[in-house]
Amino acid sequence: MLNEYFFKPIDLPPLPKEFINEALNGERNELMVTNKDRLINDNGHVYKNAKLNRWRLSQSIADWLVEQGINGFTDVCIQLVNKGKILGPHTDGVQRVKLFYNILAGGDAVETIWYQEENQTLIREKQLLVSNKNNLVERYRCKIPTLQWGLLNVGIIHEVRGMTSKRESVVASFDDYPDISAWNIPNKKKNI
Ligand SMILES: O=C(O)CCC(=O)C(=O)O
Ligand SMILES: [Fe+2]
Repeated sequence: MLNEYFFKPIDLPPLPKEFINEALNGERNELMVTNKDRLINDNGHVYKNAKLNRWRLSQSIADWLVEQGINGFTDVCIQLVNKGKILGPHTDGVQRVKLFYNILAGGDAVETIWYQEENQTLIREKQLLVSNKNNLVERYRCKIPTLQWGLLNVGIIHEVRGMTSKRESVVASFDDYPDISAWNIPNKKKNI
């Protein structure tokens, strides 16, 4: 089905160095989202969820993305996941898709895993927090590459595991599934 991808690489140029520097070292003033503390039960093993925060970046990064042919996103942020090995299974509160540029992976073995709940569709309602993994069936997992662009389907239940240090990514948010075929990116034919 059209929107039932998990991670889809997008062939855009690397994010210019000055933007990487701004994302990692700039001031983090405008906080866009932070997750609440919660416990996850993973087949009897209970753990505390990692922390996820996102702060808005400057308009110049958004402008740069538009110059690359991307449109329809609501904001561009630096996203930090830390204080825990696992970000438990959820769908995102607002987004359906994130255009993702991972800068710091958070360790060598970090994987993002997508699940389908038994007797449910793959794409789910927004803001779903799954606290017990008993009814989840794994559908896909990958190590999201660093310093490469890709679309992350956050409308499907997903989890991040194996973090040993902070994970930082530049993300452009889409509240609805974008019509990728309308993006005017030079190498679109290859990857879409
Ligand atoms: O860092 C990741 O791989 C995904 C984190 C996440 O849940 C998200 O960005 O919605
Ligand atoms: Fe998420």
